[in-house]
Amino acid sequence: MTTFETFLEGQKQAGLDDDLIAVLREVAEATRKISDTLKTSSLEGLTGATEETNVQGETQKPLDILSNDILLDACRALPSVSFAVSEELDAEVAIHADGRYAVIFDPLDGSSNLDVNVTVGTIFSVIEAKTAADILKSGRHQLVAGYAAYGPQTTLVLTTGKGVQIFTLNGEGTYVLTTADAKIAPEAKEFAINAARRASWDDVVAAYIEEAIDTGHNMRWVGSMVADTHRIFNRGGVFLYPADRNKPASGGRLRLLYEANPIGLLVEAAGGEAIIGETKILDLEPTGLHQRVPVIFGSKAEVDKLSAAYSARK
Ligand code: AHM
Ligand code: MG
Repeated sequence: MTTFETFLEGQKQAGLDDDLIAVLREVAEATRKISDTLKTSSLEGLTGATEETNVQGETQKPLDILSNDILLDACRALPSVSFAVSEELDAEVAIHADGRYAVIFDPLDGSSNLDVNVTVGTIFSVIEAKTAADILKSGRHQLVAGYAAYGPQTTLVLTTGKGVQIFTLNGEGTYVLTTADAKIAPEAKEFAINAARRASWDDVVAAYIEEAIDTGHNMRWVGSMVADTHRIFNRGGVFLYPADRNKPASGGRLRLLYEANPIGLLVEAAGGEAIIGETKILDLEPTGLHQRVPVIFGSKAEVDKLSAAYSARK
């Protein structure tokens, strides 16, 4: 049995920086705490919405705020952390003046699913950032990225750049390695998209989905990107959240820094592809902490078809 701690020891021997290992340990522990909190949340009255809205204008749920606080506490306990960036916070939070790592997170992705007891998750990423200006770097600069999916099981999916490891939380609260080198199937006949928005899709996405339906693809849409991503890790497929073609400047629904980039790093490390039109997600230079981008990721052959179609329409 390889526990998360044993895995970290292996990473240390492979040369991963001690401070980065400490960050991974604390973030994993934070996801364990969030997982525990979620399990009994309705018994504690942690349901519904608060009166607060976040910087994106979304109503915050008590569990959005609690998860954010758990991750912020984890950052404060780490002397090497310089900044925390969160979906739930307007701006970056300075943590330690002499720190060097920024921890970037969506504390509870898919939180509209909480009250219906459907899988939600935490997405996180770490980059080197000594100043606030250093935070706005392309996803290629991510040192580690991962997510925790809180479903029937709590799973932690992680990459330190090469390969993807999947851990499952056991009854004693220990993450145990369950997949050593996760790969995304290069082809799969399954797509995930919010089909209710089809009138707003661009021509590439509209044509791809039409052909997919005509050729017998299946559709799944959880409404939690973490859960949709986890399915893709297990059986392949493609996830699409395009921009609204009538409002391209809005950029779409998902945020670059703490949604698209970490998932992009994981997907590429597992042999998949992650794009924004003709550009790879990881190559996009960010312009803001909460910048929204249209995303497509998953099985390489499927994403390559979309990427080729974007290139061909120039
Ligand atoms: P959130 O971080 O506020 O939960 O928003 C992101 C979520 C993704 O998890 C999911 O893929 C998408 O929003 C769902 O969008 P829709 O409401 O169009 O189904
Ligand atoms: Mg989210």
